[in-house]
Amino acid sequence: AFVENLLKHPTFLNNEYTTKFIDETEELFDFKPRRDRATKILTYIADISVNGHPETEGRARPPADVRTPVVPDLLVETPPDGTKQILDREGPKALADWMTAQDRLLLTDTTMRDGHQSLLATRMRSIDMKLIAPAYAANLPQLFSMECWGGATFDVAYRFLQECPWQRLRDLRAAMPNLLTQMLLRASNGVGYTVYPDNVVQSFVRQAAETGIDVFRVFDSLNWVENMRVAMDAVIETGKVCEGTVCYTGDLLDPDRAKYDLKYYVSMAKELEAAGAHVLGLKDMAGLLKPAAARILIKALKEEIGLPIHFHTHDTAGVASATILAAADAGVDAADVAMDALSGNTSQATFGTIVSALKGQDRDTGIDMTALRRIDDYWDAVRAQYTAFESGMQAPSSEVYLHEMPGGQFTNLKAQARSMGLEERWHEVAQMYADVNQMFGDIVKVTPSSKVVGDMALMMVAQGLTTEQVADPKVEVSFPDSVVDMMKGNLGQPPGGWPEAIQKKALKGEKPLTDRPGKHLKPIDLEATRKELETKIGESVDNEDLNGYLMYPKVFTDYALRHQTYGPVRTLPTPVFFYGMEPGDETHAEIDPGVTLEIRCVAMGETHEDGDRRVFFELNGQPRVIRVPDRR
Ligand code: BTN
Ligand code: 3PY
Ligand code: ZN
Repeated sequence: AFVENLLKHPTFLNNEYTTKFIDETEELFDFKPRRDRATKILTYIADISVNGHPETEGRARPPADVRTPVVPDLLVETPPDGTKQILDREGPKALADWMTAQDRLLLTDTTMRDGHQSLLATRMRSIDMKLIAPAYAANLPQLFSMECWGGATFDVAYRFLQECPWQRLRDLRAAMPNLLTQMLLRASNGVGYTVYPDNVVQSFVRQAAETGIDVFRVFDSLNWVENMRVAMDAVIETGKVCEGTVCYTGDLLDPDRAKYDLKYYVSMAKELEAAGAHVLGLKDMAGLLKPAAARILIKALKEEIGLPIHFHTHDTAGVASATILAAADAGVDAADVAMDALSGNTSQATFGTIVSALKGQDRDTGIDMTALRRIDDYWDAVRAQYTAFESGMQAPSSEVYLHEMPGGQFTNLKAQARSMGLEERWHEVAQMYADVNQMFGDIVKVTPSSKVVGDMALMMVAQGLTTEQVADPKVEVSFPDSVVDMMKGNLGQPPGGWPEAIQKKALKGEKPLTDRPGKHLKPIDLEATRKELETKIGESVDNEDLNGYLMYPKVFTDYALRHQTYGPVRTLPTPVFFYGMEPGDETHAEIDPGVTLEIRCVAMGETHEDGDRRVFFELNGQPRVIRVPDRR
């Protein structure tokens, strides 16, 4: 085996060895067929350096003089107690009472979840969060919570970032021992786009609580409480905080949109309270709640409901700060904001702005602005590394009151329209999205129902179909699969049910469900599934991996197989991860606590006849050569 290793060693093959080579080259004595993690990471860097990263290919590059993000000094050595200690010592009910008793407006920082989901296509990597997390714990201990998990971040981590979302959560949990971690959970849709069997939802919630989530914001994409109970019960059982959530849509002040009136919201909130929610979430995913409406809605909810209220909105139209201030006036208990550098437009309201606006007032947040600015400075430098994922949205847009797209979907759908050659016709898409919403009976549009409306609108614009034609039984229409699925009742029931004519046409005679879709799904055999996955990837599978696979079988399997080739690439700095290295560049990767690889790129060889290219590195001072296929 030794000679075999020697003959295969790139340094030997390249005739670069000296007599010291055998003594210095440990891996010659490594007879395990598996390559070590350092070699895997070098293979990744070599591949990206030669071929580019598929996700940044053809997109704008960060400026050449991009700053390295600097983590501010910690103001204290040990983080002071925070909201996490209240939950751990006294439980979720006591935490809710504590929230209600506060004069100050409590704040959740969404930068690590909705902020980058809405502005950077969810592409922020764990390392950029993990590095700043201790500064939050030490310098901003007055925060209510850190929204850092769930929503689209789960599958994007596996799919595009080649990293494990559970590891992200574990690391953040450990780095912020005094702050509540918060996630967004799509009720029976888990962190996916479709309905899952009850036992899959339960297993996922249990694992999320165990790995580190404290506050679960649970919503349903059609505001159907019946569809939320399994997820809510699972959360309550873990002893964590269940934030039962009402999604806001339409316009409370518009008598023509009477379907979603004050009575509707209060009655749903009462259902959630009765279902055991500890906190009432009010989720304005598109940023449609206007300041005057917020006053009325919050006042009514505070009067009718005994729970603290946590308000989430988006700044798409530029009015989110005004709405939060109005909500604060009306007594809302907590609100979501994003760090300045990742706020505004389709993201949340600006953290420092809300803190400053309330300074010295009744609802003063108690947040230290100097500490906030230093952390924000870090995020400013981080954002610059993600130029490739900027949407190009230059200004707020009141068109959101027409189409009502959620913040996370807006820029996504625009990109989808562009890829279909419909960029010039964006305003038609926006109008069609509004028309499809009416055709579907005026529904709540939030993941996954928003995706269904988007699919239908794009299809209609692309094919030149009008809503009249779609409604006409004589016109043949090929509905997107997602539309057929929703009309079947697989996302649940909207208030008042689905419009019969369109449902009938989409289902072509098939009978729809009218009860809970999860009721019709057989429980998954978790241990059999674990075995099946172990066979697929040839490794043992822990509970986190199993739950990842249950949500996204193909996405998880592809991730796991890539991991076997590329190793823990999550430890690479973001510029190296997306752009690789050039000769002369140096970087490092901490693959285990205290175990750091120092990596220098020395040279890139020419492409050989066999199509391979050699990349020459120094790894902790030792020469290493990696051969990768040149696919360019
Ligand atoms: C993806 O976008 O497929 C996930 C990111 C990692 C993919 C790796 S990057 C190096 C290699 N080249 C590819 O085209 N895919 C893999
Ligand atoms: C998600 O489900 O990811 C959302 O952010 C919905 O607003
Ligand atoms: Zn949101």
